Amino acid sequence: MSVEAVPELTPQAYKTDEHPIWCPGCGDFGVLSSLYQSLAGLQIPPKDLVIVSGIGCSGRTPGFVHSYGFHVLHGRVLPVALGVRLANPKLTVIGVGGDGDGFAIGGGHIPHAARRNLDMVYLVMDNATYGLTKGQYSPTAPKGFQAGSTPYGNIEKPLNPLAMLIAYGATFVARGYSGKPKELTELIKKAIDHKGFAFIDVISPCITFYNTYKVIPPMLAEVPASHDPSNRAKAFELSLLEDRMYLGLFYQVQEPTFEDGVAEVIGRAQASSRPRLEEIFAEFS
Ligand SMILES: Cc1ncc(C[n+]2csc(CCOP(=O)(O)OP(=O)(O)O)c2C)c(N)n1
Ligand code: SF4
Repeated sequence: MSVEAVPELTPQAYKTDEHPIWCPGCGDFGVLSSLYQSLAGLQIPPKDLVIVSGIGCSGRTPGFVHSYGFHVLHGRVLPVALGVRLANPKLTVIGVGGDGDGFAIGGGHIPHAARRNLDMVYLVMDNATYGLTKGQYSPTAPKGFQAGSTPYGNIEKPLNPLAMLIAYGATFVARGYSGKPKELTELIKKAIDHKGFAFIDVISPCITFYNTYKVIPPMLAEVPASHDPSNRAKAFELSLLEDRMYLGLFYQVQEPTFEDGVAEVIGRAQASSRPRLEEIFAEFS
């Protein structure tokens, strides 16, 4: 019997007819390109893929990826992704959004998705500003950041996404850069392969409202080869270093997922309620 050959999925196969309307030079183009490469690298069938996005320039991503897509309310990527995963745990779920969407309005969902170890990827396209609404300061904007909403400079200390996710119990924590697409592709592939909550803070400059293309490259360094990503204390320490902006995998461990826990509880509940159910059926038959 001949087995029908399945055509190989190229990065092109994941592109839609929608042309991204991001500003020329926006970092999000680099992230999207790495996403296409990663999906092709892992041969993920579009029918088994769901991209859930928040509101923002980055939130437009599902329109550009040939897959199922859910462009949700501002800040609600994680609860919707949880619903999708529980409804069909066979799907690959990738959440995408900006630092405003994820860490400001949506920040309350992060601890719970991380500690539950929901099996999904969460990519934050971090430009330290609200791109879509014209450059207000975001939770990752540095002190002194000047923009329309902070004309005399931001007085707040920026949030540290990597330290936060490690502290909350995410089982995969990494940082990538839109300007290093090969490295970012490898990180996204690892995140998709990871069984559990995989978070990547992707530095993705907003060329229009906060152009960091000159300041970021000199700050970049690879996570040292000697770093042991299973060592949580060391990963936390590395995430707190401010001498460099480290890129790569900070932390990765294997732990049971939320979906495994839910399936187990359903099994136990069904087993324990079965005798009572049979009594009820007998009573009414
Ligand atoms: C409930 C609600 N509040 C506020 C807004 C306005 N709003 C739209 S996008 C956005 C922030 C976008 O910034 P970010 O999430 O960092 O994404 P980026 O545009 O930089 O990719 C805000 C405040 C909204 N759409 N809905
Ligand atoms: S406003 Fe900024 S984040 Fe939005 S598309 Fe333009 S460069 Fe990208």
